[in-house]
Formats: sequence, structure tokens, C-alpha cells
Amino acid sequence: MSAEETLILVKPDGVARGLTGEILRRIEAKGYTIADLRMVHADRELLAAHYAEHEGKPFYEPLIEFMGSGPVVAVRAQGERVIEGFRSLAGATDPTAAAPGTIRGDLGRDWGLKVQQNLVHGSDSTLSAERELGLWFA
Ligand code: IDP
Ligand code: MG
Repeated sequence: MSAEETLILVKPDGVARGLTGEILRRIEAKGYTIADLRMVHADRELLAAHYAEHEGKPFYEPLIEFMGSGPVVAVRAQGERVIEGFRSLAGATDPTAAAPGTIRGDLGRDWGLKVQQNLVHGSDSTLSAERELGLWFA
């Protein structure tokens, strides 16, 4: 059986702040394998597909705008229970509440914007990992 895979995105705030290396370092330090990597300036179509589950929510439009505001780094990461493990490394969605020791807790904060700029995305299930990897690594 091949190792579990997940999609990780370093969001535009992470890239713009020069935190790509630090985030990749944490993924590798945890023992996950970076199986593929690309920098993408995503168009609206890709972002709408990626965030389809959030359509209609108040933060949806600002989220799409933010995610298209600059390049993101897309990562195919591999390892035993990597989906759950990366969500744990990333920390809670709200960077102010995210625990210290996590990517969002250590490196993120609330900037008082309409959308939480929280540095990273990680797939939340095997189904979404498969779907999202198909979108970003088509
Ligand atoms: P996740 O990234 O921790 O899985 P989701 O609930 O899937 O969180 O939300 C997707 C993204 O939308 C979040 O990472 C964050 O950037 C943004 N977001 C989620 N909830 C809110 C909110 O209540 N206000 C503003 N932005 C939000
Ligand atoms: Mg999510």
C-alpha cells in the first residue's frame, strides 16, 4: 500500500512573509516526505473549485480574493496519517486561538481583516485530499 498523501498550501501571506522555508522545514522535521512541490498563482476557477464547500459563507469572497492575491506554494506531502498529522502541525483555523507550537499559533495572528490569513491549508480527509491533489497537481 502506498503512503497516505495530503495537499498542503502555503497561502499568499506565508509566501509574502518569507515563511515558505520555515513551513516546509516543519513538514520535513515532522518526518513527512515532500513528494511534489509547485508555486502557483491560482485563478478564480481553481480557487472556487478548491473552496466549493464554503460558497455562500460570509468569508467566501474575501477568501477567494486573498488566495488569488499572490502566489501560493502547493505541496504533495506523504506519510503515515499525514492528513491528520499536518492538521495538527497547522493548528486551529483562528491563528490567535491556535496553540503555540503550531504553524498558525507560532507564526500567525489576527490582522483585523475579513478573512483569516492563517498561512497554510491542509486537506481535512482522505476524500478531500484526493480531490484537492487532483486540482493542484492535475
Ligand atoms: P481550515 O483552513 O482550518 O480547514 P476552513 O473552515 O476550511 O478552515 O476555512 C477555510 C479558510 O477560510 C480558513 O483557513 C480561513 O482562511 C478562512 N476562514 C474560515 N473561517 C473564517 C471566519 O470565520 N472568518 C474569516 N475567515 C475564515
Ligand atoms: Mg478546511
